[in-house]
Amino acid sequence: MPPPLELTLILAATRDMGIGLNGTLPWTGLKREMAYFARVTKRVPPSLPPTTLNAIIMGRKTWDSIPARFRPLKGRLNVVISRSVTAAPSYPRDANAEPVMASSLEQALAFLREQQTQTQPLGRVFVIGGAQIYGAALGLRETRRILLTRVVSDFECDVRFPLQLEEGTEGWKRAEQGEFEGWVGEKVEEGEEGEQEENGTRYEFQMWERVD
Ligand code: FOL
Repeated sequence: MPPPLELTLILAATRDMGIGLNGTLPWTGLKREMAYFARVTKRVPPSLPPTTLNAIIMGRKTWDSIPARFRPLKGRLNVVISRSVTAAPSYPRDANAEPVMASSLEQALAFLREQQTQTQPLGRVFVIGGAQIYGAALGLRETRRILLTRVVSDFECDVRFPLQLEEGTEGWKRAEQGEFEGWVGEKVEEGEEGEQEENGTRYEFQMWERVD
């Protein structure tokens, strides 16, 4: 039996969980932060076959927000959720050329579970937004962890992540550094040096885990 599918949410958010403004990210120029997102969502655990692809699930508005030249996000199986989709999801001929379309998060997960048993090995599954899809994912037992980039600087936002993650948030605990680094597969700065800064914006990488 294949292992049950696990979901990891990944996002960057301000202290009050702001994630978006006017259909895009609230900030510009967090290049190293975006590079972290790309590395982590692409990286496959070393125990899996090297041909394994991770999947990223996103809502239609998040898909629209990604610059056309970067879509689909390469080296990952892109799954886009839109209520207007009528056909059943199918594996694209070229995952770097087209996304899988699904009509709901449930349908996307059912498709990915089936995929597990087929030709293309599937690695990790990330939910990359936006707020509606994060909200649906937070309601699922499959959602085990959240990779949060806590942006310390303030930005105007009109969309928020639907859970205020902080010490004491029910059902969630912040992972220790060693556990975080072990899971993401790279060194992550902590303590005073843990706060990164890119053109005046400060942020910190965190991992949160569901407490059962
Ligand atoms: N999570 C984190 N940590 N930071 C984010 O900026 C972020 N953004 C989204 C979801 N989770 C996130 C959704 N928005 C791209 C653009 C917007 C976007 C997600 C991804 C994008 O163009 N990504 C390319 C960029 C590579 C680069 O510039 O280095 C990619 O290949 O992933």
